[in-house]
Amino acid sequence: MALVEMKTVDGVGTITLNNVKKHNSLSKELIDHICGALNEMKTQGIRVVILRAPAGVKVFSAGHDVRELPMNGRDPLTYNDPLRLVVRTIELFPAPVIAMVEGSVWGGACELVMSCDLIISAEDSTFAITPAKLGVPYNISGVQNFLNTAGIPVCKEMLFTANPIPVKRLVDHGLVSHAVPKDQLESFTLSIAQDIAKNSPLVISLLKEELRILSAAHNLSPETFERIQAMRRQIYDSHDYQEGIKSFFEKRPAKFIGK
Ligand code: YXS
Repeated sequence: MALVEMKTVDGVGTITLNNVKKHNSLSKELIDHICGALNEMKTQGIRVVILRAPAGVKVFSAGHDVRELPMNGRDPLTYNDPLRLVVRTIELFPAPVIAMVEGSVWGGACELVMSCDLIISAEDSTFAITPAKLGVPYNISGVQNFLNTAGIPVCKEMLFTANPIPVKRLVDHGLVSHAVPKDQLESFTLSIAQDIAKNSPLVISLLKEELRILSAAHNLSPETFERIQAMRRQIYDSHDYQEGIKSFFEKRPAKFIGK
């Protein structure tokens, strides 16, 4: 069963995440379908992509599929993890990708949405970045993405509290481009997409790549990178990582002990 729906009209492509019974949790299978749809649209020369969930959803995406997080002392977010792959695919897609958000956005789905070039949201949506709630040692390029999009103060609040943040606050901080009434979300997003589709695809593709390179991480020495990786390994080898994942499935708050 296709976990995403694809539609293309006049150079505007739409990819709808359609695994609503699983709250569009970002399983490998769903991410494979998203990347497949993006690659197909790249072949078709689509000039702008809208990434959305079905109208009326309560949850845009529940984030990384927790069932696919390793429990055996392996890095939960390696370079080839599906979430990392879809983030890079969106960042390297040669045309703008607009996240049209309805409902709540959780965990790695916040990074998925923030890897898009614009975020246009229903005005009652919330965004919760949850590694600290689940005990997951988020990876450094993911944190860089959060930092690039949210800026330090909002980034720290979202990462440290793991609370759902109302989208209006994120508009105030420039993280989300627009928050509009739900009944205007589709027409508003399409209007912006059509404005983009009218412009030079070659120039937009160049501008997107220039901005990606300029906003990428500053030089990290190999030693610094390895020190961060060693800190992350201590966490995904820790009691608290196991406890965070177990508490999710047992539907109870985690009892972290700091080791
Ligand atoms: O109990 P069953 O089998 O029916 O399954 C439940 C949930 O376990 C399941 N489900 C998920 N399964 C895998 N991965 C998920 N991310 C996930 N989220 C939900 O879906 C079934 C229905 O969930 P339920 O009963 O909770 O639905 P609800 O309508 O009461 O609440 C919807 C949510 C989204 C508010 C709730 O499901 C929720 O809080 N989900 C977890 C959101 C979250 O913390 N996501 C972060 C995942 S980890 C991640 O993204 C990164 C690794 S990190 O954490 O580092 O950012």
